Amino acid sequence: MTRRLCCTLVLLTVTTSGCTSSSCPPCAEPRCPEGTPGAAAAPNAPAAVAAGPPAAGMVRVAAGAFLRGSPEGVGLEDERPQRSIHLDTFDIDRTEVPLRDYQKCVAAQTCAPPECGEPEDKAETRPDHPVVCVSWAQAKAYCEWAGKRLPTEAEWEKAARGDDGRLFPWGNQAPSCELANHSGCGEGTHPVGSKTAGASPHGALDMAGNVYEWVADWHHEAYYELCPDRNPPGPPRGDKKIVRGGAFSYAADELTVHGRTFDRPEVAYDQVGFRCARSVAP
Ligand SMILES: [Ca+2]
Repeated sequence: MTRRLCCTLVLLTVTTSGCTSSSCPPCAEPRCPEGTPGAAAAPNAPAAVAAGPPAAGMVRVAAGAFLRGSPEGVGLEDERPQRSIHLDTFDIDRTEVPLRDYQKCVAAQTCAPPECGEPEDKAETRPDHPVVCVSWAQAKAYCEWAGKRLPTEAEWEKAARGDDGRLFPWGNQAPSCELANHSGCGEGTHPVGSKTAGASPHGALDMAGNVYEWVADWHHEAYYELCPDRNPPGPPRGDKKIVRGGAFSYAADELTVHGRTFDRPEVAYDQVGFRCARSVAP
């Protein structure tokens, strides 16, 4: 899966439906009313947990603003304009969900097994590697089973880059194999959380590389321009879900924390996993 592939799919949709992406549902209605509430509006959001220390394996991202998106001359059109976005406090998994944790949900008969053949979906041999070969619905089901939810796209980006608009979790330095798992760093996935030198300002790991990560939001090319700057919940409908952060077979320059990639929610790739989040009451 590549950003180019996704764009091709969008183009195909335009061709077969006879309208442009900006005039077709769900794009016909911006649906970004003033004062749109934040995390509480997310369709898969459980109740916020009471303030207290973050759960084991999660990091806390305190309420406040961060720079989302890309300035002119950087990135693609749907990443602009760069804006200051306020998010309420939330917790997010420090790492991608490892296969051993996902298999507990499978054993509980809540989650469907990942499906892409050995070795990617075999917990016996790769328990510490990120679960892959799961659709967006499988990712959502796991997070809910765990008492969490998928992060919104804005939450994912803030957890990945902090508040200063940096290009990568660790700063603006180009990725190396010490910082992130990308093409040329070995074959396939690495165990989750291996690249501690590449931690984000909030302590999240592998926000660049290893596997792409599903987030809650549908893609809308004008969402950054049209939508609220407080707790943006994502478009209410769409036909492609966002994945973030690049993966092990992608070039270093494709691991930026502002890049937006998207695909149909029913697909499951060996380069796409996820992590979960939860809201924290003020
Ligand atoms: Ca990742």
